[in-house]
Amino acid sequence: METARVEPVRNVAIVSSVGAGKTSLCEALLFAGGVIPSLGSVMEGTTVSDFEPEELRHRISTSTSLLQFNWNQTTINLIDTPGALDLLGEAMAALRAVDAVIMVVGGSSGVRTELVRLWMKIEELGLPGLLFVNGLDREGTSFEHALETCRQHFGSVPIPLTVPVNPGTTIDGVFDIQHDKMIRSGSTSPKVDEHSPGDDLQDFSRHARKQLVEAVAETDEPLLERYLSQGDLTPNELLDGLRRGIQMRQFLPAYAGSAIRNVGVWSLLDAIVMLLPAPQERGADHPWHGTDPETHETRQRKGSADEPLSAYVFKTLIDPFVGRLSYCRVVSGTVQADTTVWNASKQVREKLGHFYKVLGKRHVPVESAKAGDIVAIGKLKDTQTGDTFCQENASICYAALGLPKPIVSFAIEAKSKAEIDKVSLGLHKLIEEDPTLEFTRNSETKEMVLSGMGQFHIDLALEKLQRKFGAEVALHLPKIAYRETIKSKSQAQGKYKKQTGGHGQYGDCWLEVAPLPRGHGFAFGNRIVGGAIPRNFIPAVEKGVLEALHEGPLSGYPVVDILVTVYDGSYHVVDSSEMSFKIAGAMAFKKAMETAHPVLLEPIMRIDIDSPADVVGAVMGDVNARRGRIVSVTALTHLERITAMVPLAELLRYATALNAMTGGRASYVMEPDHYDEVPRELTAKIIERHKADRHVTVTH
Ligand SMILES: Nc1nc2c(ncn2[C@@H]2O[C@H](COP(=O)(O)OP(=O)(O)OP(=O)(O)O)[C@@H](O)[C@H]2O)c(=O)[nH]1
Ligand SMILES: [Mg+2]
Repeated sequence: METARVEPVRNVAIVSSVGAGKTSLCEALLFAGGVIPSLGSVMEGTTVSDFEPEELRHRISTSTSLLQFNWNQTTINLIDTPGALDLLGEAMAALRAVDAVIMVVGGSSGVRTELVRLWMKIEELGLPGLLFVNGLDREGTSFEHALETCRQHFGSVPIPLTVPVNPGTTIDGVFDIQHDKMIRSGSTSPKVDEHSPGDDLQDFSRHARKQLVEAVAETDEPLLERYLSQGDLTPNELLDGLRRGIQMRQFLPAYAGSAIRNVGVWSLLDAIVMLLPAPQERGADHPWHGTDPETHETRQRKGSADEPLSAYVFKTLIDPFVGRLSYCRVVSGTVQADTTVWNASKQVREKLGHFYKVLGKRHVPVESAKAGDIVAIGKLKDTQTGDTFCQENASICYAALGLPKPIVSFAIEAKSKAEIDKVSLGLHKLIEEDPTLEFTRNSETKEMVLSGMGQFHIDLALEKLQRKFGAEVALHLPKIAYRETIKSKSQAQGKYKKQTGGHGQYGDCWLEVAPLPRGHGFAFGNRIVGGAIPRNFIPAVEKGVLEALHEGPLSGYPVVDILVTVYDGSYHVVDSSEMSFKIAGAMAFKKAMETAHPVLLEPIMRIDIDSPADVVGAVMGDVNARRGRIVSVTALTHLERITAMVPLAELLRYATALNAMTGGRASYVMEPDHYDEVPRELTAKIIERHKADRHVTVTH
């Protein structure tokens, strides 16, 4: 019978849009594989994979879970990922740890946005994959329609390997085209009942198998010749053809089923072992490329245990019981627990703690790990998510995980002064777990700013902050770091004189203020001739100006892009001092500013929006309405990229707006680009608002 070149490890990530059934499918795979005695449910919070309190509360996965088990002499390392748009960073990081993916597609919804985004990453990494069309126990679902959406979105041909029997509420099995068998199963038992198709299915089965064999034969010249001469392929030839076609990404095998009814799951489990590549097989076609951190030369590993050690961390977890755990994919070589390795990313030695195999929240100690394994390592001190560790004399550094950058920001305020440290410490720990979060202190607005992928992401982070670190915060829209500048030249005198009794104060200077080009900051000039102000007091004048610069005349924002020149003044031999010239400098500056046509400047962001072609018009119209300026529109493989300059003030809630406008199909990244003048009609409002200095509380 069939003899697959079965290797002992399969590393597979399960990915999809939110709610397509990844966690339920993982549960069913564990059940079908005999790992758990009964099928848990997401609704009841009883799955192996979703166990964090936030996951149970929201009934969605919020972080990746590792599920390691043995089936048919193979170690299967399944990674269940979150599908929520805001949490795709987790899924993307997981993709770096695996050799293949299972994409779960809802029988009724088909392929949706989040999966399209992940597909781009899957293509970039060249990962082979399978499809599982789930939820076929629901009325009105269609296996064919779901596959059609895959064809549209992936540009790759899905080939059914199983089809549902009695889809809808009566579904009780699948027909396995590859093995020409009916496979019935249910949620009460992991056992399957296999039998040959009855008479009524004979025609269908012959036709389906012919289609499968032809599709596979067409991917390989010698196989096609054999097919044409024999009129069929042997089971082994078909198996080999399927394996190679999947690995070369020539087609996408599709499986049908229902996770919560444990239908079609056995076939998928079998496919993981029989069809998906082992780490070494994948490495032979797709070696892991890295660089030597010292010479920057490229290095590669084929993924064999005989090569020097190299591994990278794709996830960090701060576990309340085990402490800090780093989830690693060992790429090459072997490694023992409690030994010292070289962290090539940080250029430090790192002492490894205990090693664990992971099944959801269960950790089982193991002694060592080898190429192709995924292992959780305790107590790493300096190693962070994305780092590579390796053998010290065979250094290699793999590319960073390439996670999306945060796009929304909120100001956070600790409930009390005493809590500020707790908040800051807790957030730094959360960021170690989730590098798509960012925590900064804005030196201009003095706010603590938490940035992430969307409102839900931020809310989740705050829930975790409270649960894990007992810190509570309030959330506001962040203040914008406006600045002030001037539009024309102006001159003024500053005279500070206090000469009533005793040692007096006397400082007198004339300053000229003049605009500088955008981005030039501040410059100070000295045009004093003939010692009107002694040279040693000039720095004091500048100091006074510098201090006054912090608060502009319009609304107290810092003043930039200005040249201040001292050109005249007077002094008193006894009463003049540094202090008096500093005060005079500040006075003259403030006075000169009043008549120099001060204006507000606002931060302008450069934003790249990747949008499906059918909504590009709407997205561009909206950018214009946000006072944006379109810089370019470029065609990408599946999308169009709109590059624009948009004021930050117009982008505070952009993530939500863009999702609503495009049905979540567009994404964006942005970064500060420059400062530009605020239109006159908006200036008064901003000044008013700043005066009131009220926080606008975010409504959810
Ligand atoms: N009828 C039916 N419901 C299903 C099936 N699979 C999952 N569900 C339900 O769909 C909902 C979402 O399932 P999950 O397994 O949590 O989906 P997920 O893909 O893990 O979702 P995220 O982790 O949030 O991305 C839950 O209420 C499940 O009970 C299925 O095959 N049939
Ligand atoms: Mg889930």
